Amino acid sequence: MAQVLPAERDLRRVIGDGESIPDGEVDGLDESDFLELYRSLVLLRTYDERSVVYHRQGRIGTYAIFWNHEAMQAGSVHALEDEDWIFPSYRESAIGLLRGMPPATVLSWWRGHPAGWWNPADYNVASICVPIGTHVPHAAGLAWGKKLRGESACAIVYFGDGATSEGSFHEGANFAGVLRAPLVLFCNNNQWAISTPLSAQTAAETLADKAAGYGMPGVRVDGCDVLAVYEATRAAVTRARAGDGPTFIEAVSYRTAPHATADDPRAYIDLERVEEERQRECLGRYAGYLRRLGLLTDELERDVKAEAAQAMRDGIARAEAEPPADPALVFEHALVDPPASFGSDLAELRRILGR
Ligand SMILES: Cc1ncc(C[n+]2csc(CCOP(=O)(O)OP(=O)(O)O)c2C)c(N)n1
Ligand SMILES: [Mg+2]
Repeated sequence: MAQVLPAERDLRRVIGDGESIPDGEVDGLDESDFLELYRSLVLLRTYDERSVVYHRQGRIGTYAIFWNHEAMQAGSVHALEDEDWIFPSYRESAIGLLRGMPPATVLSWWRGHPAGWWNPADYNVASICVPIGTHVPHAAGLAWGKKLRGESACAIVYFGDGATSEGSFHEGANFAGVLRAPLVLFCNNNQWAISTPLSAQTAAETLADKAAGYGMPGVRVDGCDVLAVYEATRAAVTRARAGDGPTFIEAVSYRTAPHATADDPRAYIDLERVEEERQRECLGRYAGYLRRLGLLTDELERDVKAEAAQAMRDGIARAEAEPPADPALVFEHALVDPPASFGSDLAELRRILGR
């Protein structure tokens, strides 16, 4: 029988507020780790902010904004080894950047261009999953496969609060629990599934409570505290590698940006709460922590931001330099036996596009 720990109700936190709440410490991180985490947060933040601008300029398509989700992504990836597999949802579209994927690749994905399709084995980063929760069983299967082969690698799968209502989430979590697969189930609880609030999503007191039903520990962390996320993920990865099976991490935040560039949250969200949450956004909180430790100077901050901005300028230039894709790709790889109408559909598409 699995040893089930009761889901922790209090949010784990490390970063204080510089006033009444003191900073905590994380064992095992040195100065270069702290700065590496900072670079990752800035890279993701810059990617996100520039992408909204590129969308407004018509240079990428509809884009799922992840502003203030960076701590969940950077904190957890830093707790992994490169051999570990990452299964992102659309909210973690740029997480590959933390594994060395060029910004142009991710930008091409959002441009709907084949240059945005990467080989998952090149980075141990699976394809971006847009259907909600369907990648949870994939991640469970890959993790189980690693265990069967006697390899030490594990997997992490990212999904939202809304995904926990999906059958795929249940199937993947149950499968991982029963087989004690080395998997981290990372739930980005931003308290909204487009316009559906968490209160309409579940009657459970916390999402971490669901873990008990799958025979795995459930951990709750402040999703805007990069160090708390790092620590919780590191503990989950250690359990996974030790053969103790999966862990469910509920990283709690509050969505402070629209669901995507096609959404207008003013129709449903509490704007005062959004404003309050923006004051506590994850990058500023971590920068404050580093400054209190004496590790971040104005000059370093300027340099790191300039480097990230340059990477994005180069990325969009490279993505836009790609020759237009062959329209035939829309029809390829869809069906083993394509219907005859595909031929005339393609001819029509070529006529409309003029190529
Ligand atoms: C299977 C499926 N059903 C519905 C949708 C439409 N849809 C896109 S995003 C979304 C909300 C998901 O919310 P959540 O899981 O909380 O993730 P978040 O967007 O907040 O990161 C829905 C329902 C979808 N993509 N896939
Ligand atoms: Mg959500």
